[in-house]
Amino acid sequence: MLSSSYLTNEDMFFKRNHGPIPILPDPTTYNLIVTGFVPDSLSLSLDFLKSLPKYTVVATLQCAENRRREMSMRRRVRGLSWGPGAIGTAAWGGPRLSDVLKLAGVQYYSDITTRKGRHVEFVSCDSCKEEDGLPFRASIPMLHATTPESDVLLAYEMNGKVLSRDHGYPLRAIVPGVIGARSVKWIETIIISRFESQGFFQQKDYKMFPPDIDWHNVKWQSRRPLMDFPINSVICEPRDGIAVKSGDMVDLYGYVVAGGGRGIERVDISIDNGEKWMEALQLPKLPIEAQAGYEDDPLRPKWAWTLWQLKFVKVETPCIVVVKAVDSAGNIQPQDVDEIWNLRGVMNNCWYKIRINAPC
Ligand code: MTE
Ligand code: MO
Repeated sequence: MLSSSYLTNEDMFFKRNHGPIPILPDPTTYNLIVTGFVPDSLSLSLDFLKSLPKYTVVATLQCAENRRREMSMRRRVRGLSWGPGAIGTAAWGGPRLSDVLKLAGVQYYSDITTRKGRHVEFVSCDSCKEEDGLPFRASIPMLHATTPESDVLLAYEMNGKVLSRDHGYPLRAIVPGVIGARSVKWIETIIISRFESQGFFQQKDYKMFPPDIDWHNVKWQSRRPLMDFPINSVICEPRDGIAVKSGDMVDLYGYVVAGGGRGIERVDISIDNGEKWMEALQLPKLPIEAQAGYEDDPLRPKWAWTLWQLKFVKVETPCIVVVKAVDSAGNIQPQDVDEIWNLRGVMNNCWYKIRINAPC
């Protein structure tokens, strides 16, 4: 179902909450606070935020836990057992973070911010067990936050509708090309700080360790927080394990996504478990007006996934069908999950495989 629509419907869109969904602030009294190492602290009403120039950015949100289940099947990891559905694409609407920071007097090249304000932290109003009941928080580097081309939004809209409670009403960060954990929902405060967020999910989770590190020897400070997600591709259809008569044709569909605004160079398909390869067709994206962040090709917004297809493929069953992709920087997906196995089960982007059986 995910690959049947370029923009993901709200009822299909994954939800990832580290605590209960907070009681909504009253939209008439809600204020976004911008504080920390800023020349001018701000308190901004929702109406004021809506009066700022509005940008619409089509961006794919992907949890770093996407495809964790496959990693856990190789060697057990802790955490929710996500299949390949912890991902979705929406047209997000709202002011740019860089515009709001400018109002507070924060521009990357100014003295005050380069010396003291190196990180921009988003603080929510929910309550997470891992934070001892305190809110979810995350930060991004100042350069990322103040560069208009990075398209970081303070979104109040998702696919043309008011952001729903599940997805962060009244206001959430959208950090395109970066793991979902930095796109903080229900934002109440933005803090300009000398240090990156000291929150649990920045310091003790959403980090990637080598395969030999386990819970008894993990040193959380030794790794940086995950930011850009890696090149990843998935077969959505057919389903793993379907039965097809040998010599029959199948149609293959799926998604491919690159982090950090990189484009998709190629989507490779094999129907013999990686012996021979053919290229899948990348479908054009929706033309959407008012779209910030287009690449050269206006039909391919850089922050969003590409849907791919390969039709009328004759298969000799049983067989293993594989997808792997290459991004515009030449990054590829690792063949085997062992190469990237990590104790938190994050950033799984190994070759995606399905089995097509012969009818019994
Ligand atoms: N923001 C808050 N306040 N609390 C959370 O638990 N989860 C994060 C992020 N923002 C989270 C949050 C994670 S880990 C992900 S993957 C995305 O939200 C998921 O966004 P979604 O639920 O809108 O799909
Ligand atoms: Mo996540």
